[in-house]
Amino acid sequence: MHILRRITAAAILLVSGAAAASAQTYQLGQIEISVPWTRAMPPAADAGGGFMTIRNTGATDDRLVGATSPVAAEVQIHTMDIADGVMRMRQLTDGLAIPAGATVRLAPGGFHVMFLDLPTPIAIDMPVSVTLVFERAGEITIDLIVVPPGAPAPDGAGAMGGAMDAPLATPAAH
Ligand SMILES: [Cu+2]
Repeated sequence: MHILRRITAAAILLVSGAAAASAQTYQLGQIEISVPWTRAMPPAADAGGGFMTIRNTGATDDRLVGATSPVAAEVQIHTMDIADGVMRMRQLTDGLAIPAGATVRLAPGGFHVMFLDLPTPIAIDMPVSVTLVFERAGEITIDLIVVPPGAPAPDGAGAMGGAMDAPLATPAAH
């Protein structure tokens, strides 16, 4: 009897733990995506960035090669770099490498998924999902946390350190 009761308690813990984690962490084969988020946009905006941490727990390199979303006519994979002293966004037409064992952070000022041609700006209570396409792992649809305009990353997103947030002025689209 005691053992049964203990097993039941353990099962309940497992289930509630999984529910709490599921909102922020997604698993697709050897790819783990945590704390995907975006910011609510000003009324006239028609572009914005999506951020997350992607971890490759496997022994094989993978690559984020595409993305789509019901909220945007087009979703691209972007990086930011400095050209002639000006920080600008650039599309990664070959996708974003997620090497074996690596953790790649998509964050303001760096890599991001770019939502373009939004018919409706992202609002705070709007459901925002994005389908990510990986070269090896395949496709997964995830839900993004929406924070207010200009708000910092949600809890957990900055686990890798927020160094990239600091020097970024504020690109109009982000
Ligand atoms: Cu961009």
